[in-house]
Amino acid sequence: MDNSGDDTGEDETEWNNSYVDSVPLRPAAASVSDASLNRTSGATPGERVILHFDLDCFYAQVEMLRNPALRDVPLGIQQKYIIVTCNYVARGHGVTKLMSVTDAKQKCPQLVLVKGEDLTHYRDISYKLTELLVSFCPLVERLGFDENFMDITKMVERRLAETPASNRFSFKGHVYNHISADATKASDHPRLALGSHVAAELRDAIHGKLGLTGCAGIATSKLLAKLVSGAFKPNQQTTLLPENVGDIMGSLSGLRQVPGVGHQTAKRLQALGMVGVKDLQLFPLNDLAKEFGGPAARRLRSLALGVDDSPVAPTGAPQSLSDEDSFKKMSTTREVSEKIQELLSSLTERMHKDGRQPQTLRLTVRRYSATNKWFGRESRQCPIPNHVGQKIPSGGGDGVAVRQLVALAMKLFHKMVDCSAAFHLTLINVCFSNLQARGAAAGGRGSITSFFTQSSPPKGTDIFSPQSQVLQKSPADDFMLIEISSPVTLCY
Ligand code: DGT
Ligand code: MG
Repeated sequence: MDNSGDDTGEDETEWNNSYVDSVPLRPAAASVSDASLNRTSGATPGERVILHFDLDCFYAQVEMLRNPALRDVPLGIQQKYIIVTCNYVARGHGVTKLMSVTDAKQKCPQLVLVKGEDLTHYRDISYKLTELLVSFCPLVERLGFDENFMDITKMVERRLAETPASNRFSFKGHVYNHISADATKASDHPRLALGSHVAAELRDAIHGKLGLTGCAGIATSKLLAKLVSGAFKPNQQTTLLPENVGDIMGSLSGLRQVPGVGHQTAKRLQALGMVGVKDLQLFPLNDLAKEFGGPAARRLRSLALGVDDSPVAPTGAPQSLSDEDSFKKMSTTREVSEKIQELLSSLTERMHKDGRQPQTLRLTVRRYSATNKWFGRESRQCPIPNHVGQKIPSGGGDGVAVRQLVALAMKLFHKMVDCSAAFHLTLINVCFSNLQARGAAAGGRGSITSFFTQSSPPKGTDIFSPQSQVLQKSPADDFMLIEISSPVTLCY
């Protein structure tokens, strides 16, 4: 199945990464004194130790694990006509992420291409990684497929208590803007120094157990940890000290580089005359509040200054599962019905593995329009009758459930699209939401508590923060970030 349109749903994140980044940031006004900090590490913001992990060339690494012969050749992962990622050998030849296949082949004629449209293996490994991290510390928040935040403050505090004061602290890996980590006075920042040791151990564990390499950022907030983790790539780690926050914020080349500022938000900021991060730092707060409202304005200002008190929100089981496909043109009811059947079959299989019963079916379409190339998405949803829904967790009843769901989805389709006139669709998405544990028995398959404790994480069960926003990215509309919440969507 072509999944390159990506599985995304209102509350799912898949490969969505830096921008997938679908963690709504809490308003600054509420964040500092909020008791929610205590729900996490209990530390005051400046004392937290937050890690951000980002795997190296994720899809390519998965393919290299599956076929080690690919390790030493330049490898590109192709979705439709785009190289969505490539290994570091290919990067050495000038191939970049999101380059067209044509350009990539020009840069590197010996580039080996592997189709990456079926996300199954990436998804599986992605959950194995989160599961591994959760086994060390429960405060893990997923961000897309290959990124995770961890609040390791408590681990660090335990180590701090166990470390004799006479011990010389040191940093593992790089320290941002310090030429040598050795020369950096770690005793001034013992928590971050110990955090860098924990990060190194976790990266070793990820490599030892899963065979994967990645980068880590160590800082006092999610925003800063994410910003610093890519400072040295691949397979390296970097710590950001509080005194260098201004440097890293000043190094960002534009507003979109601020984690939490999505495409739409950046456009609105630009419309107010802002270009760089400095402009946002200096823009009168009152004027910003007129555009975004007070809390979002303060939040944006804080982000621009490198201040982020949002907690690492442990990721629970997803609230919905979806699957979608994008294409150049679909214009007959038959094609629509066939595509919906294909999507629902795979989704039902994933739902079966998850073990919960969906209560709601949603269908989303995107129409083509000559004037507005990527017309917005439209959705309709309906309840799934219990006699249909209950077949899903038990395996779909030999395709009966899928047939019944297709009939339901086609009804939704006809509510949106008048088939007596010509139509031109470029995307179809089906989504199961309102997922309920069968018998609602705590600890049952599919429950949040069991989600990370299964020996093999359920394939395709997407984890997200329940409050997260719809964020989508596909080769067809790369970096399109759909921001549905007004007045502002702040996404990592
Ligand atoms: P890195 O982190 O620079 O070493 O390389 P990757 O490949 O890990 O890149 P990252 O972390 O931005 O994204 C993780 C995976 O998500 C990547 O392997 C492929 C997928 N992905 C990233 N960006 C896009 C995109 O724009 N479209 C699609 N379809 N997939 C993407
Ligand atoms: Mg990555």
